[in-house]
Amino acid sequence: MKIVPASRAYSGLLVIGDPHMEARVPGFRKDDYPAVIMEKLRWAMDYAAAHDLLPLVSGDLFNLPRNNPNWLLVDVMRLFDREMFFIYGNHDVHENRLSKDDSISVIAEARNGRLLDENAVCVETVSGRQVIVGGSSWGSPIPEKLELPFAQNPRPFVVWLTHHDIRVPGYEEKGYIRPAPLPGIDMVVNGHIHRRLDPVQKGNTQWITPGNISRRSRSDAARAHVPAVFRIDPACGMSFAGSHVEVPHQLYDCVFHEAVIDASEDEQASVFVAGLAELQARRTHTGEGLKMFLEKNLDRFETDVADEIRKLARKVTENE
Ligand SMILES: [Mn+2]
Repeated sequence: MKIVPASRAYSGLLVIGDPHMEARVPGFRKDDYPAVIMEKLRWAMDYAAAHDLLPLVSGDLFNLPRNNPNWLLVDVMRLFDREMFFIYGNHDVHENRLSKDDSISVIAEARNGRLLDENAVCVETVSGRQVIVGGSSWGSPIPEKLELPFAQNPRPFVVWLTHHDIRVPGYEEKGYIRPAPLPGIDMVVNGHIHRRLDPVQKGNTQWITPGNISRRSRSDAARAHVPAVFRIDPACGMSFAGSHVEVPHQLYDCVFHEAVIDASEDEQASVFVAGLAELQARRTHTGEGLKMFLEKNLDRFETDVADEIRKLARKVTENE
């Protein structure tokens, strides 16, 4: 790992979680998502500038790895007109690693933002203590420990960005990486999980799950989630502390279509009718209504028939 110095000193860091920039309106959102999410990213970059924080993105900058319209790339590049660093998430890459055909490669090649995979960055802060920021993108292993190639007193504070299925309380169903003490790493800030969950302390390593800056799916978790960025500032003594900063956002009910509920007594007929009602009520860009309808109704077909229908639906709804 190479440690490169930041171009200047900063007061602290700002982690921007999973922006999922996209030209389409996802799921059951009913607002102008492409404009709204661009505004959120702009707000975050402006907040970082106003508070002298180095901006960082913890993966899933884009929702689709490829086939993004050029205006979306141009607008993101305009926002990244200053020093910032990122890792890539599962949504940023078509295969499980970065390739030239992924939109995020355009951002990295143009030096609008720099990828943290091969490089970590060393930041001088106003507290007099250095911060080193490294990261592991989607699919890259998280280091078990970190030894700095130089001795420094006081030792720099080390932040590690990840985009992984980390098993923190509230994410047991998919999380398989158990938080552990990582000697040499003080704070892990994980993207990928879209809701804010409680920090976990293991040895000297704090594992943080800040959640993302927007709500993408119509769910109870999204209803409870307050879109926020995560700032890391010098704290008492020579330490650092993190805090969540709310990103301006609309009420949940203004952002999502209401679910269509059917009160029919025949359960089999009921899911069919509810799904149909959902389909008829609105046409979503990503075919969310169709997907939900199929999920509710496909189990009545033979597996191979259901699979064929699923395949066909994917062809129709995916822009890939
Ligand atoms: Mn994500």
